[in-house]
Amino acid sequence: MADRRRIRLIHTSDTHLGDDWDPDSAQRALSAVVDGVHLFRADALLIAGDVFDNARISDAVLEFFVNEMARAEVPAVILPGNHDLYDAASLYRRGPFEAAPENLHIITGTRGETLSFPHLTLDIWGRAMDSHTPAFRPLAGIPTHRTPAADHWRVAIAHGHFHFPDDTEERSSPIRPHEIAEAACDYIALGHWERFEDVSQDGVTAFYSGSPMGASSARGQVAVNVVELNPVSTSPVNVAQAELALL
Ligand SMILES: [Mn+2]
Repeated sequence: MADRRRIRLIHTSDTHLGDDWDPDSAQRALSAVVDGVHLFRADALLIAGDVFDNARISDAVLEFFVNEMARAEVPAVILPGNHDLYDAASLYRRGPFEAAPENLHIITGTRGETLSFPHLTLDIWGRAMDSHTPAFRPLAGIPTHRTPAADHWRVAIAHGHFHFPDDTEERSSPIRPHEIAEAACDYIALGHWERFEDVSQDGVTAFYSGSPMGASSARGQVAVNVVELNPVSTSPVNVAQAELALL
């Protein structure tokens, strides 16, 4: 723990670039998030799924996204969600991603994979969604408490529906309270819900960021989660919402 660096993450999700309803606002919201990476001097950006609205979107939208990620400069970790699945026809396999900047990392392991960022003392686990069904469990295969203690921060990124204990409805891509409680994780960055929500369990910190515009309290603004990881603090994991201007 003592060797871990003090780092700051920006977490967002559900940016739905290329949506038919208001594509211009979705792009401006993503740009505001990237501005926030610089404003808060963040060390990494996490986007927890549904980055894109559908697989029919034009290459121009993909190119816009790739350019915005280059502008972020810090590592940007992207998880496919149910609107932008990582399947055989995935938009993440298209041309604009072949020339992607070095700081852009797409989670493509459909059984789970860990990306390691030694300079940040940070490991990020995620499971790319290939089908949005009740059988797809976004946290299946995540390292659990049985894994030896790590000298890196352990962060997970997941896209799915959290089931509060009284929620008995069967949903696609379910996330159960015990799966969060058993994860060997300092922070779980969740996506799929439009709103901000704290779903931490048994000392494992887990939050939905909400979409940039959906999580904001005001028109003309976007909201992101700012996650502070500080090894020498009495509360090493601190999560706060920050509002940013939508220009
Ligand atoms: Mn979703």
